[in-house]
Amino acid sequence: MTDEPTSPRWPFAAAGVLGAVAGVAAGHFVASLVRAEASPALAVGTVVIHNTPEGLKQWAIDQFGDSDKSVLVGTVFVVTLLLAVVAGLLSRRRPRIGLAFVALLGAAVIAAGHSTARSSAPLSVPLSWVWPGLVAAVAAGSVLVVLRRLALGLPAFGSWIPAAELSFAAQAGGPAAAPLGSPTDHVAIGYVGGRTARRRFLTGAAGTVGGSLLVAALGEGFTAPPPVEDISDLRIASRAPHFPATFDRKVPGITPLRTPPRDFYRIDTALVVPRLDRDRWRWRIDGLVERNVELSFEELISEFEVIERDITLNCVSNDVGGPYISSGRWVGVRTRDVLRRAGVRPVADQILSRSSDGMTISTPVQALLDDREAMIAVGLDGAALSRERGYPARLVTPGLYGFVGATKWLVGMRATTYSDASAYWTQRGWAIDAPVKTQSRIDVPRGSEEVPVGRVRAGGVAWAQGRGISRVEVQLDDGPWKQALLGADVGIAYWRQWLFDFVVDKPGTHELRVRATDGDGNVQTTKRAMPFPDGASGLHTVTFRAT
Ligand SMILES: Nc1nc2c(c(=O)[nH]1)N[C@H]1C(S)=C(S)[C@@H](COP(=O)(O)O)O[C@H]1N2
Ligand SMILES: [Mo]
Repeated sequence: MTDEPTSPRWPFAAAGVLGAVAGVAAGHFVASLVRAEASPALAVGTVVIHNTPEGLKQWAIDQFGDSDKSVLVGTVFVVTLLLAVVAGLLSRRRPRIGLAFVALLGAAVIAAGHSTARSSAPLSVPLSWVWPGLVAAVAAGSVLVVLRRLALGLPAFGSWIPAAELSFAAQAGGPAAAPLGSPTDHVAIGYVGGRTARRRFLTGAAGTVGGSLLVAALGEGFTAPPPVEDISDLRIASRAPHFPATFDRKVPGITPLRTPPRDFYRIDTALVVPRLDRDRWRWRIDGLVERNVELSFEELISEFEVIERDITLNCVSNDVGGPYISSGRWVGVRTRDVLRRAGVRPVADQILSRSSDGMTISTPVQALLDDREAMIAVGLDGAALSRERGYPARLVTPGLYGFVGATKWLVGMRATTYSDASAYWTQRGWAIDAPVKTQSRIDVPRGSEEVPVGRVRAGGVAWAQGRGISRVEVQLDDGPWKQALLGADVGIAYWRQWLFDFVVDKPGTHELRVRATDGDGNVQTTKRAMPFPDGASGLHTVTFRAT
């Protein structure tokens, strides 16, 4: 008789890894309740930072720049996972050793927290440093025990170190081998082989992953304090002009001239909305500059002139007639003022901005320095930015699509060149300079809408940020292009409403087409283009029925 299980090795390695994942997630969750920095990977990472020789640290900073910390935390993760693989494989034959390994990892997390805590307050180590490591170890150990049992073809729950079961499963040696025990043992122990075992293991593994993601996300949710919503004490040096009368009521169904905040479109790559703490927010400008600048939120809004501007933001991925465009009254400081303090060197041709979640967005330097007044926005429509919108601060660059000028959760800007660095979307083939194309949209009548024969009122919006809209024309079926009535002009960075009254005298299907002319007198192109790589073009057409 041997206690060498003949089942494959990978489930045990996976059990170790999943144990670690569950441990890190559970530790992160507990840390979010008691002390954010005690989250396992951060606690260990901090110790690594404190104990890395300066030379190596400098090398890492040179190599990875501002992402050195992400690289560090990533490295801690990878090393932890490798150790977890070892723990899992060891547990295959020697469950106690596997568990001891997990306990050791938990102890390392606690020790890391302990040493960090001691360096700031030598005599007292609050329990808040201990709980996350303890919970992480218990979660990792439990997952390891359960998944190990499943990997052996045993029921999920049973004795911790199931010696009898282990030797039974070992003898069973997988689905085909005949167990040496009697059929009664078989039932009593609940051993299953082959597919059933694999399915149970995979279910357990999937459950662990799902549970860990959930717990980690919950932890994320608790980490930062709620956003500061009130910005009424902000001293605005330069107000936006009085907001004009709109077509909102005149044309039922038209896009409101100012988008209600809850209806503002949202496009980003963040699975979990970053939750930054405004009071700990630090914002850096570096790279090809005369001097690096680092600012707190307070400094940003007190040392630079705060301006208020009406700006329409839209996404390059918006198809003709699509919904990814919204407008509002933004409050913030001019990027020009802030970049001037840093002194961007003439060789720089792009500003690579970075968000807290690692996203990079590149903007042509000129667009952040010229008189379009691109801004680091901190508020929208009288309130601070919401978390989804980029709290506490984001970029807004009038005239450019969002992917090249609207970085949310802004944490830094680097003056650099397109040949030295490329942003997230650039690496994916999107354009580097992407001015908004002149576009127009029909909001009413809607596609396939039925309208009574007689007088019809159509309406919509047109935009060409940076140039403004000087004319909108509408064409019914094959008739002549006719001029629509333009709504109030909110400025060249803002969209413009339009309305058009016409009469349909016969029932049936009709087609309505719209085109805009920008402030420079250029008529919107009829050439159909897909959003990739620099924005969609073509005329928006709506088919409706008169009855
Ligand atoms: N950090 C971050 N900022 C980002 C993005 C992102 O994915 N991550 N997406 C950009 C894109 S493609 C657009 S169109 C705008 C959308 O801004 P909104 O979600 O506030 O409407 O944000 C930009 N800023
Ligand atoms: Mo976008």
